Amino acid sequence: MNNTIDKKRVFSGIQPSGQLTIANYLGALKNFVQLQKAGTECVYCVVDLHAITVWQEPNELRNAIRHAAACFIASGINVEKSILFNQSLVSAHAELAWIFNCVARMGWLNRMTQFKEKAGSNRENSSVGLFAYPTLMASDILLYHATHVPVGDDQKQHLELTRDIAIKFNNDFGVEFFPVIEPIIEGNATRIMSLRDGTKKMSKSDRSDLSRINLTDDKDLIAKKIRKAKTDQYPLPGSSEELENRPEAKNLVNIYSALAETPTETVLNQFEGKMFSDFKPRLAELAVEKISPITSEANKLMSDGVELDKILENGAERARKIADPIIRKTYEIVGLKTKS
Ligand code: AQP
Repeated sequence: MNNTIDKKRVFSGIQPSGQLTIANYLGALKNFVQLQKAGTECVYCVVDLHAITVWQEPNELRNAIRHAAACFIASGINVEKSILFNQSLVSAHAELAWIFNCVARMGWLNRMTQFKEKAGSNRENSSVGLFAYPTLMASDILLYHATHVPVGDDQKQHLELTRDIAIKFNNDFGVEFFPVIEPIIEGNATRIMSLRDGTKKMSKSDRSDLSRINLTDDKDLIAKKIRKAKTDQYPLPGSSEELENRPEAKNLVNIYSALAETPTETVLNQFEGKMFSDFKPRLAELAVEKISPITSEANKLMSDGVELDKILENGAERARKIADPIIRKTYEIVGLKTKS
């Protein structure tokens, strides 16, 4: 992680589209905390408008928004230092997204692989929102004139689109208004894979609960999921090149290395020649040690929903202070009337 980013503004979000997973923790939350520690100005968002691009049961969504916020805080986000809020509390996200829908081109969105993966063969029946997801994401980021965006590898293409939208907006209107953002996609946890299929990304919406470790799983469940994780019959090798054609083995070693905060090679030096029957219990132990304190802190925070709502509302108030002048100026640039 590059800890030298000063006087920059970071924005990132997580969808409350289910229970957050160890992949959201290692690929996103852990890095969010490091950026906060480095003293960077950070705006973190529970992106609930994104979550409804696929069906969410309203009561479950309300709960998931709070739980996502609880996971941010339990992972180490300090709500005094960083801004934490949920997207639907700041209406300018949707307003700017509409303007960006009119800037972005159909051809650009047609190339988005996440839409293709999520819509699958059901494309005709997908929501328009799922197709336009990347323009809302561009609006989330550019509404704060964020300069840096920490994400997992799966979001790389959306960030390139955000850059394209900023450049086209600036060119179309002859301004230097929106920054061209820099993605932060670093470390060995940028793509954590499913525990059931090492070629598929770990996802909170995967049908199989055994495919992921949720930030709500207790110690026994974490250990069980790791025990049942798909592997192969070979011992662990001594170098990462030898893991290249062993996706499940590579994934478990990566998870270990990210949790232990040690390079993959060090993990392999330690476990070279060991079978998964030896490695998995060690991984389970480490996962429990790192994840359980977050889970129990998040559970504690969830017992006071009113307090969590208050934290999100306070965050939204601070977010609006940054966003309001930017959306007003955007309207003015486009030639629209703004509220005085
Ligand atoms: N498998 C992953 N490995 C590393 N990072 C990941 N992230 C997600 N999955 C992985 C990172 O977590 C942040 C929040 O992601 P999101 O909730 O906005 O949406 P997503 O990427 O679509 O995550 P999921 O878990 O797969 O959600 P669903 O199932 O609802 O689509 C992002 O920074 C993401 O890169």
